[in-house]
Amino acid sequence: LTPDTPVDLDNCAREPIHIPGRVQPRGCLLVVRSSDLTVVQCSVNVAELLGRPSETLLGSTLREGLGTYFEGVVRRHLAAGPRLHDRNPLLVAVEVDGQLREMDAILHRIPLPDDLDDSLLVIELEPAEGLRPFTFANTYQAVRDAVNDLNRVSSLAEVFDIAARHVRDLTGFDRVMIYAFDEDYNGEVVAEVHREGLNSFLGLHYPATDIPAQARALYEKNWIRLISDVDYVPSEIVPTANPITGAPLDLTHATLRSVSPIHLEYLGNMGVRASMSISLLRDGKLWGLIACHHYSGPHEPPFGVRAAAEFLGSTLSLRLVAQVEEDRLAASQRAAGMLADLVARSRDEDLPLGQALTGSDLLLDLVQADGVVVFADDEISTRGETPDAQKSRELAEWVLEQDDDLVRTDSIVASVPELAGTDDAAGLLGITLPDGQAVVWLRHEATRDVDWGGDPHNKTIERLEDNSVRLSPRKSFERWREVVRDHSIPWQDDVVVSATSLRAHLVEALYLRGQRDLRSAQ
Ligand code: BLA
Repeated sequence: LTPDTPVDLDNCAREPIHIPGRVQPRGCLLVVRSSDLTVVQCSVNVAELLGRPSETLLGSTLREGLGTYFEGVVRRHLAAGPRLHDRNPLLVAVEVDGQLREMDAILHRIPLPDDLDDSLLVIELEPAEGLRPFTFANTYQAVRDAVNDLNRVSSLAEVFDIAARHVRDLTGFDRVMIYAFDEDYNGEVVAEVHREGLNSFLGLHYPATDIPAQARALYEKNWIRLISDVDYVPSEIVPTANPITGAPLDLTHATLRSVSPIHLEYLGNMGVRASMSISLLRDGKLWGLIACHHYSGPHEPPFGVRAAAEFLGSTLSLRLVAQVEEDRLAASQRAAGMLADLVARSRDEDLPLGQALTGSDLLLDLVQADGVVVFADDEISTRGETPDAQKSRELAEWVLEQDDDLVRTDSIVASVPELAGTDDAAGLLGITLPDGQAVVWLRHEATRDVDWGGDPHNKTIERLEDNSVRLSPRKSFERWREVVRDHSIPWQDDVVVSATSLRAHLVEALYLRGQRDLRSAQ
């Protein structure tokens, strides 16, 4: 996109959100050359926040522009070692129109090509008057309590809940959600705490397009972002091209980065005045977000509090990975138990195989299906939600016609159009057995499991019904519904492993049954 292409719903995944050329005006930004601390770029709102117009600052050194004390603080910070980010914020006082103003300075470096033997130092300054009591001492305690609580609980649901609660206590947002992606980056609100009187978003689903790919890529590098007031007027960075690189300044790691206008429109339509989100990562990949909303007005937790919340996010990420692993282990133990039970039943030679397998919900639970069809001894037996006998038989016959012993699809309509219209069945997992026998599991459409939740009388929701609104949670939900229409929840690998083991055991059980039939025929 060129700077004058308006961003719209079609091109917004191509919007280069890391180089917006502007900042949010809650703070101001200076770019200095590390070697001599000369200011090479700044946001124009330095005039209001620092009492010095950009023309005065550009080309001068930090000492000339902001005084010896300021320069000294920055130099000492640089001299203390390379991990600038971990030592943010830096507490500074700047003389503005004859008065000392307390500010948080947040520093990070942008490397330059090797031959220049230099780097850019980005200094962001946020006024911190009266906010200082908020920082280290009491945030440390809050974080320590949160980490202790996180380590005490033992289910993923509790881990999410505790994390949401602590982030809300720490930051004071009206609503804090844990938003989890599926493998296609569609998202679901899996935990939530909110101020009384707000409708709940818990269980709501959104399409991947609500957080486009370039935004997700950025959120893997920078783990926290705050939009303190969605109605802000951005402040331009001048000059647009950095004089050393000739390119716009990369704001990937800047806390004041101005955000996408599309996203601001979305938040505005949702009735949100301030938004913050923290990345949750698994093996370096974005797994989800802690998403925070504020409705009553702008909301601006100071940098120290945001850093504490970011730390909680990274602790939650680690806890999450461990818990997912534990849950997987527990699920595989449960599956092993169910499998053993099913195998025992299949060996009960007084019962035909179909009846032996469908006499309980075990076969459904083994792979979390909504219905199952067993086609054995030329008979159809079913359990759960299944189509009529004729259709069930067609499904089994289709599975038997395939080259593989196991077939799976999360969209019968897409993979086997001739079987479409299979009542409620949207996804199919099938295994073949000797002598033209088969087991076919079915799952219904994913959207059936989901409801829009929310109170229909809620004012925000009513406003969102208005057709003039381009972007809203309800429209998102409808887009998500289009994406998943005719699709079931995918059959995960662990479920496929269970189906494969069951197949191996059933082949053996059928062999034993065959032996017995032979013996009794003799
Ligand atoms: C960014 N979209 C985001 C972010 C969230 C969401 C959490 C991160 C920025 C932030 O912290 O606010 C989405 N927020 C949600 C969802 C819920 C929520 C789903 O609270 C549900 C409760 N957005 C769209 C569409 C486009 C789009 C259709 O809905 C584009 C076609 C774009 N979203 C978009 C962009 C960003 C974004 C470009 C990046 C904003 C930025 O960081 O600059």
